[in-house]
Amino acid sequence: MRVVVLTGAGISAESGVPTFRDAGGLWEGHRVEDVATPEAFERDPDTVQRFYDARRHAVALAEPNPAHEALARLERELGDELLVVTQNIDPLHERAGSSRVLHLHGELALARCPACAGRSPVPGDLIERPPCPACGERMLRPDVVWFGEMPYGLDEIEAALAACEVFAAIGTSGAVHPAAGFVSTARARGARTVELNLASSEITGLFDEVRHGPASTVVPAWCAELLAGHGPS
Ligand code: BJW
Repeated sequence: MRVVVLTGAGISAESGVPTFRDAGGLWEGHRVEDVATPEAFERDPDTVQRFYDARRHAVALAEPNPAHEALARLERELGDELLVVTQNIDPLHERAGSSRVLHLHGELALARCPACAGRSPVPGDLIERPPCPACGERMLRPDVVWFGEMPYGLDEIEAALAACEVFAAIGTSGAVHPAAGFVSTARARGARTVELNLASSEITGLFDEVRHGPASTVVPAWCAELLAGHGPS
């Protein structure tokens, strides 16, 4: 049974990582354009570096919750038939034990060098302007995908969406493309689609099935049902 799971900020909310657009979210009071565009970084790099350095420190203390853990168990059962595509830049899926995780919007733990395009582990706070380990330039930026930039792994994701029998979206508002369009791609290729979210999202109407509730409750229940229906092959 081939399964693609798309996760968003909602799956990490109960681990204490703020979402983007909910009340009390990361961007409440901030315009998205102030922090999440290449233009904002050019205009005021120090503010953006401080913002991501602070988030990196915060997620260092965060623990995976039962939703991340349930997906890691699902991978242990399904092996390479499960692909988790996450929009999150935190490492909570990996910390829970998942290994087949594609970070569509990059990772907080990595830095990218605009001079040589090299990607490397973040050596410390980027506000301190550490040198690129490959070329020595002191202009590393967080390896995250801002508005107007190309997300990672789209070819692999397209192939997985075309081949999957089940597509699930967990804790995402459906406000950002191309991720918001994945359900339509999967459904058009015959997958059964399910949304797991605390509340309705912008794309709820596109799914075959919708389950409302906190990820820490609805995700383990959904994974258990999926495996019970799967049976030995
Ligand atoms: C819970 C919960 C609990 C809470 N349990 N649930 C087509 C149409 C229109 C526009 C475009 C389009 N195609 C491209 C665009 C432009 C643009 C875009 O989408 N703009 C929109 C404003 C419309 N997209 C881009 O620019 C992208 N690049 C691109 O498209 O390249 C060209 C291309 C062309 C053609 C094909 C392919 C590519 C790049 C987008 C980059 C987004 N980057 C960010 C920042 C990353 C770094 C960082 O983290 O700081 O990614 S923006 C931000 O939003 C972040 C997130 O990953 C992303 C999605 O947010 P998410 O995860 O959904 O969080 P929230 O807060 O919105 O929602 C939380 C949800 O959880 C809610 O639903 C809650 O109910 C729920 N919840 N608690 C369960 N306990």
